[in-house]
This record gives sequence, C-alpha cells and structure tokens, in this order.
Amino acid sequence: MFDKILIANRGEIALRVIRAAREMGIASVAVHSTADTDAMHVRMADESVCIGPPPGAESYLSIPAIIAACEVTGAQAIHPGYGFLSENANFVQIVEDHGLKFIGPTAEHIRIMGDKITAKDTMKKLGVPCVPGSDGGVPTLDEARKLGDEIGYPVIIKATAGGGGRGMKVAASADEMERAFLTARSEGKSVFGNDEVYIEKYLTTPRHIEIQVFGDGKGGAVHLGERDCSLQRRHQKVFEEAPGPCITAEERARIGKTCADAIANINYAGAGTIEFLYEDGEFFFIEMNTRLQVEHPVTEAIYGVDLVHEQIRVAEGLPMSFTQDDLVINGHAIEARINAEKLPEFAPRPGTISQFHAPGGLGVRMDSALYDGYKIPPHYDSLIGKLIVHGRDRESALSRLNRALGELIIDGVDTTIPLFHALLQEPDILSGNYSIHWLETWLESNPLE
Ligand code: MV4
Repeated sequence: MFDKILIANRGEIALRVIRAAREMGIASVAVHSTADTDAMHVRMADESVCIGPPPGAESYLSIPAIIAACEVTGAQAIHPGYGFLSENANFVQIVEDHGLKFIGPTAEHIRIMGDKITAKDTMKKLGVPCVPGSDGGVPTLDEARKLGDEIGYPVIIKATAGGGGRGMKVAASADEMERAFLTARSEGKSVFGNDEVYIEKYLTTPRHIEIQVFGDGKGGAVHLGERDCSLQRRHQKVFEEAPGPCITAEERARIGKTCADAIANINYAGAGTIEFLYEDGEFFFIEMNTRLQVEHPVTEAIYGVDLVHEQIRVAEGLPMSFTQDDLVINGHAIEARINAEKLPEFAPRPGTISQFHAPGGLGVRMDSALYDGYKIPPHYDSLIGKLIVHGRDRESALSRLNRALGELIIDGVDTTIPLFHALLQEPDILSGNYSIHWLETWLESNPLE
C-alpha cells in the first residue's frame, strides 16, 4: 500500500487526485512551476516541490525534475492526471526503472494505443467494431487512390501518430485524394515526426460516443457505460453527458461488454476510454485513450464510483472494489467545461479572479482550483473549472445545470459561461439531437457576445 503519492499535474485534476488520496489515507506531494507557487494544488497537498520555470516543457513535462521530486519526498507512486506526461510511454518506463509505480497502464499499452494504426489493428483483432478502411498503413498515393475507389468516397486520411484533429484530411472525391493524402502525410511528419497514414470511410454526421473501461491488470475488466462528447469546437469538448441521450440499455450492454472483454484480454490496468463514432445505430472504433479523462466525473456521478480511488487501488495491486454486476446507472449527469476564454473567438484570457463562488446543493459538483484573488497564469490550458450536475433523468440534470450556472460567479476574467446559458435555450440541446458538427454550425449563425 502507498503511504505517499506524487501528482505530476496542476489545476483541478491535481486537486481531484489529492482528494482521493486523502480519503484513502495516502499523503500527497504536489509539484509546481514557479508560475504556480500560489496555486491551489500546492496549498491543498501535504507537501510540494518546485520543479522548474513556467513553460510546461521545463516543469510539468520535465521527467528528471519529477523523478527527483519523488526521491526527495519519498513518494512511492506518480499519478499523471490528464495531458502532460499521462500518455508518455517513455516516462512510464523511466518511472518504473526508478522503482516507482506509475498510476496507470503499462508503457506497452500506452505505446500500442498511441500509434493509431496499431491501436486499430489491436482492437479489430479483439473483436471491437472499427470504421471500414485500409488494413494498416497506406504508403503510396497509388494505393490511396485504389483504396478510395474500393471504400467509396468520401474518405478520411489520418496520420497514425495524429491527435487532437491534427494530421487528418477528408477527400470528398477521387480528385481530392492527392491533396488530402499529401497534406495528411506532411502534417504527420512535421507535427508528430511520423508520415505514416491510414484511410477510413468518412462518416458525415456521427456522434462521439466513448466507453469508459477499467481493468485490474490481471485479466479482469469492467465497463462503465458511455459518455456522449459530441458537443465540441475545434476538437475541444465543451459539454459532455452520461448516459448518451441516444444509446439504449441493450446497445450499452453490448458495446460495453465488447470493450471490457477486449481490455481484459490484454490485461489492461486502470482507467481507459475507447472512443467510437456512432452513426445509424452502429459503433465504429476510432481511438483509445489510456488516461483518466477530463469528463470522467459524469461517469462517476451516474455509477456512484470514485475512478481515481480505483486507479490507486489497481496500482497497489489490489482488485477493483466493484464487479460489472455492481455497476448500475442512477440518473443522468452533464458536465460544462468552464474556460477562461473570451467569446465569440474562444480566445484565452488569463487574468486575476476578483471573485469566485462555486454553486452547491443537491446533485452539483464543481471541480476547480480557483479562489478569490487567484491569478491564472498564461502558460497553461484555459480550463478553469468543470461544473458537473446529476439528476434523476436528463430533464432534471438540464434544469439543475441551469440553476447551478445561475449561482456560479467567476469575476475578473472572461469565461465560456455565457455559451452554456445560450445552449440551454436550444431545442436540439434540450432534446439531445446533436452530432459532432452541431456546435460549430450553430456558432456560425449565433454570434455570442
Ligand atoms: C473521423 C470522422 C469521420 N469519419 N473518422 C476527429 C479527431 C479524431 N479523434 C477523429 N476525428 C474524426 N474521425 C471517420 N472515419 C470525424 C472525426 C471528427 C470528430 C470526431 C470526434 C469528435 C469531434 C470530431 C470533429 C470533427 C471530426
């Protein structure tokens, strides 16, 4: 059992992990850059270590500094949060070489899922339904053209090392293939240092449905249903909900079991998310994330579990504290991501928080590292809070979100809060009728202040 863990992250997710550790009787070590000396995660942790200057590359991404912080504090394990080093297989290897425990999957699993062609090939062999497309990489334009004709246009060309929507190009017809293929390849090369690409049928109006899975690393695994994360702008999620408004209990049980069996088969350890595009009642695997996700609280709300607690248990070699049969959905949850951004451009706006008041009451959770007088540094992500509401059904969760947004006060900086007030007036949002393109289309005709 761990006595002390180090959290290699900042902001709300660092608080999230410190809270779980404290409830388990485990001491926490915060690390921070010189820009974060006054950050809430530093205050809330039992100990803290300054690991470098403000840029992430010199602090939260500095592997030697983080390993050294473990050594000086005696922390036995590292929780990576999300982003930063959370999906860095090389980091996991180094952590283990130093006799420390990484709270997450193995370096091998992270490496497999980090290469999109290998991930898809692995999932396909494990019986997970995938988007129709090339069998592995497509090395030449000639082969790309041949495949385009076989699969049928539109197709999408994706860089195997891609992510966050980079290195991805749609070819609507055969005459667009050359440009799409060459652009995806050169973007893969320049952004990720890997020019290998693959081809898929392009789904025009899917929803983004992701399945939360959890493995014990010893062949045991469960699923915790889906989240609908279709509401996004430029590959940044804005609003997530669970369960998915269009997914039936039968569909959930079926795709959930497929995913749980797949990760059980490879002895996957800890939290994972299997991403699908969902169109016309069918699931198509696209990617797997080998970390705890930003939106995990909506799953926690409806299943009544603490996913970070489970991550720590599994890292300690303990079994998960629930079985698949224990996991029963209760109600509906929605998360609104609050960013320090100016609308309508979503331009990052760091600054000083003159007043912060978190909403409360039944079914309301606010995960945020803000406090009165806090200065948001300009060096990091603009996410400053997550408002998660839970109700007995979707309608009551939506009313609760509206009520909680009304109580939330964040003064001193521009935020994305007005977007949520506007979205809650939209019939498509109220009915759950939206695809991955809904928000960007809506923003074109709804100029926000
Ligand atoms: C697709 C697709 C349509 N068809 N693949 C975008 C990021 C990466 N994770 C996968 N992405 C997509 N892959 C096929 N075969 C459409 C997208 C996509 C998307 C996916 C999920 C959430 C938002 C999106 C926004 C634009 C495009």
